[in-house]
Amino acid sequence: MDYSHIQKPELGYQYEFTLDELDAAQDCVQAHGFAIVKNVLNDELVDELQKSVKQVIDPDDSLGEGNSFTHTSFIEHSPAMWKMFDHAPFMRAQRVFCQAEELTINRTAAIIRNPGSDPLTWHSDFCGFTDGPPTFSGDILNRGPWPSGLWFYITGSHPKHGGLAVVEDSHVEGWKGPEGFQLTPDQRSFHRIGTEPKGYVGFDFPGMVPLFTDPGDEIIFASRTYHSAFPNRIDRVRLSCGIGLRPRDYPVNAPWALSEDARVFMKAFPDHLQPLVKDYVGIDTEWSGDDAMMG
Ligand SMILES: O=C(O)CCC(=O)C(=O)O
Ligand SMILES: [Fe+2]
Repeated sequence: MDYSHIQKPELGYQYEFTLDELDAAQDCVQAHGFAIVKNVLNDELVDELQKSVKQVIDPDDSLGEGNSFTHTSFIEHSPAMWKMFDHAPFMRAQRVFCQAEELTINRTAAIIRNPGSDPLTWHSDFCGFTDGPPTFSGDILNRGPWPSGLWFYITGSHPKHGGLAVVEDSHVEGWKGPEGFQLTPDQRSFHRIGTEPKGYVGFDFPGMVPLFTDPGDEIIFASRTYHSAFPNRIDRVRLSCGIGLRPRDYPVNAPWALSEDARVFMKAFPDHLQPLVKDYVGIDTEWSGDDAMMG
């Protein structure tokens, strides 16, 4: 499917903001579940991040056509990403979106989507829909009220280029799915009423908002906001990266041990930035629940 015909939507409310309009951007996240802030990164930082994502994930360019890869502890390997914390406009914006002065790095990611890569299944990153015991790292790291999306699409977000799409107003507790759809049993995706309860892939329903951004723009979405990515149908690789932060006083008790990479990263992180990693717990994507409870 080709999505190059999709145009930037007029939504009847402002959802793109400048760095001078951060409070209005945060109001939009609270009202509609998402916002864009223009020009948060400068060209130099964008360029360094592009190089770093390629170098860390696919240094010898062997990922292959149609493939994509998500790195889930990118900051531990990317000094280029560390520079974002010394970029005052970035930090100012994150304090507004996390509603806290003192922040901790919660999780980070970088993604390569090669030309020919498939669309993503619609999903929410939030893992607090049910109260059961945690069974994977997301259940620990994606349970709070902080934004799930603090992303930079550093080659731009466009429907023809594997860009991001969100469902407007899908961030509120009790949201039931787009018109004509219902949530999947785990509530993390939705499907057309009357079809198999399997996460939806497609960009043809009411409330779907394709996001158009330039490489230095930040895309913010709320903790529960449902989102997807278009297939990449142009001949340039799509690169993105994001730093998820959380208010420092929010308790997150990780049941896994810090990895060696996490430890090395925290030690090498510059002194003046150390408060940001004081409560960093890293991530263990292999962790699958409390052993004791599995008998
Ligand atoms: O690939 C993308 O653009 C979106 C990624 C995403 O939603 C995720 O990793 O949870
Ligand atoms: Fe996601």
